[in-house]
Amino acid sequence: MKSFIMLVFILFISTLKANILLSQTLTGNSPSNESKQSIDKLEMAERVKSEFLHAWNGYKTYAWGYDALQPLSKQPHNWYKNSLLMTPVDAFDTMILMGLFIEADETKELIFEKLDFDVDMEVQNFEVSIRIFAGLLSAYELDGDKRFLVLAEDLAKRLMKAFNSPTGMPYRYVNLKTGATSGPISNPAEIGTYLVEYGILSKHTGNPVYYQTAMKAMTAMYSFRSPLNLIPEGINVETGEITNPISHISGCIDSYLEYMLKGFILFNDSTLQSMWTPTIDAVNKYLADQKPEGLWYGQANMYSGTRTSTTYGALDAFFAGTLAMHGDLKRAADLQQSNYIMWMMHGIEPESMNYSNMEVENGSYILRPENFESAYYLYQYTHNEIYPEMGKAMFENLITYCRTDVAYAALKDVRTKEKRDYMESFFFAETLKYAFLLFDESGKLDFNKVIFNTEAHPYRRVE
Ligand code: DMJ
Repeated sequence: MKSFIMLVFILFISTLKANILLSQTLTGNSPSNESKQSIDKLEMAERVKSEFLHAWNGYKTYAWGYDALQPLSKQPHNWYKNSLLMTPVDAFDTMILMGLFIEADETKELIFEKLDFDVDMEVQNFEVSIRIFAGLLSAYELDGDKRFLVLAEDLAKRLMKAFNSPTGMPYRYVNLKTGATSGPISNPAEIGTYLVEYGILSKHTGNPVYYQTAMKAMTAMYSFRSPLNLIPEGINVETGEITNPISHISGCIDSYLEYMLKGFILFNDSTLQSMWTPTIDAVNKYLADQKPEGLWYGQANMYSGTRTSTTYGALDAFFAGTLAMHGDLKRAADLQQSNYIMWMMHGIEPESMNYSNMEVENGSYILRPENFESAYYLYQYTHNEIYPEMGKAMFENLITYCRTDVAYAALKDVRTKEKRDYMESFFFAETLKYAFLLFDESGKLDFNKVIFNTEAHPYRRVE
């Protein structure tokens, strides 16, 4: 009872604080000078950079050449039988953006010496694509070494075998050597999160087949929408049978939505634009849930549009950034306020919670980036100082609860803050990158000239 009262009190205070800060600017009143001066952005950018180095040095010492470091046992870890250098490839462009050129050079050497895709090994198409294929492509754009492009194209040709299904929607798994596929029961995110990378590869190689393949998968997925323009969480890529008719913006659907908008912006593709408009309208009509305390997005049946649950979580936080990119700054700001409240409820955001009663459903935190990502997008579009303030508060909590003696660790439960022996590669690729960019004023990266893939790998916009 005592802890419930405490929680209600904390929620009330965070909502109030967020509301005051937001209303000052959304109503046209400029943020207070105090708020403007309260953050030394240069110092914050340096702090993020030094925390990146702390975690990176842990990886280097205990897991060099492996996919990831287990930060509590200090043991290396591979996803599959051979390393795909998940952490180094994912982290490389963050090093470049942070100006960590010695680390970037060592990483580059490791990649060219060790990375080999000609291995008899089944991998998850989506994860390898957004982290490795995408990381190699952005490395090529930022560094200019053609060997990055050669590796990226080699990998893409192997992964593309996954798209050999009767519908053109990819299987979830593909063998890098044999091209054998498995996993026909898939979801929109694992079907539609290829356009950005494949389009960029087509641009650099002059071969349109990559973009066409990704586009075919995306349009096939779109064709299975309901009459309400909602898409399902689960689908069979061989038959198109809907295996789960629940619609939402969360994991399994999230980056399908993100890539429809980003693909349209990056490639100026009118087909994508014509898909995006009804899609976002339906998402806002049936999934958005305006409560007296704030805006959330929940779950609904794709055929009836009726609400099936009121779950929101760390992954959903990306949507504030997507709304901002779409130009809906009001909803974007409202949702980012909810994101911040979710983060502050227990000092670190949970994987999921029920926004109707603010109860945690899944208390884990795996160093996810989406809350920082949306704060960064909102700041870029509004220049409202509340967003770096949010970023600073969240980053301080990250240091307090997730830092270990050698790196950073996931949490088993945000309520107990008990650590888990894992550090995802996206901590380097996304969480620390977006946190850094939120404070970085060097102008090295012009937000308006790039599009980030879903793993925060930036690509130059097509002129
Ligand atoms: C990342 O791998 C990508 O952002 C993906 O789209 C889903 N989220 C994880 C990080 O949370």
